[in-house]
Amino acid sequence: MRVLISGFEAFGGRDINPTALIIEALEQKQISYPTTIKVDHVLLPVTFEMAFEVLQRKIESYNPDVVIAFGLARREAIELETVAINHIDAKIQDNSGIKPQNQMINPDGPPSFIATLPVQGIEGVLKNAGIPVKISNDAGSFVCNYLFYRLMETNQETFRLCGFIHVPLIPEQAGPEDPSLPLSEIHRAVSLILHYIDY
Ligand code: PCA
Repeated sequence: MRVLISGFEAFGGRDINPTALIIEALEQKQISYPTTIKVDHVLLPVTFEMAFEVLQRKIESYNPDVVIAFGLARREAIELETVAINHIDAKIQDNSGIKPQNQMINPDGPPSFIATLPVQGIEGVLKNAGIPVKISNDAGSFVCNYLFYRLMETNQETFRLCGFIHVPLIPEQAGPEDPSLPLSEIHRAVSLILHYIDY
């Protein structure tokens, strides 16, 4: 089984994106996973123009069975996204400086797509391991939701399992009011997810 994991560069004036640190940790073999699966990774730009292009290029060359895209959000738990919506409404500029608002991703596309990753199972595994986790039906209306929608749309006719997971800020970057989760817990979650999907 081949698994592709994506993360995003920093954006929105923050200098760290914990999902870029997931990619770094995979590269440095700091996240364990069963030897029966192969894992590759890709770091994506936070731009509407290029994020999905870079991911899809990697999907075509690597031909994964599972694609798990990670992004940062100001949330209290690891949130397993279930619904990608056909809508863009940026509240901040992307890394190319654009802020598209109140637009459809694809005027000819359906209103939404549902993740094919086994989110219920993943939720159970993370919960048992004491990691804060939730199933979410709101991936936002910025680059993450955009990437998620295009990922699901483009891979509809394949057997590929695809999904999107938001992770919280890490304590080092969180303000006093911000919820956060240590990077070691985020790494542990990725490892548990990789063990779980190898069934
Ligand atoms: N989070 C943003 C885009 C990149 C990222 O890591 C989002 O939730 O849309």
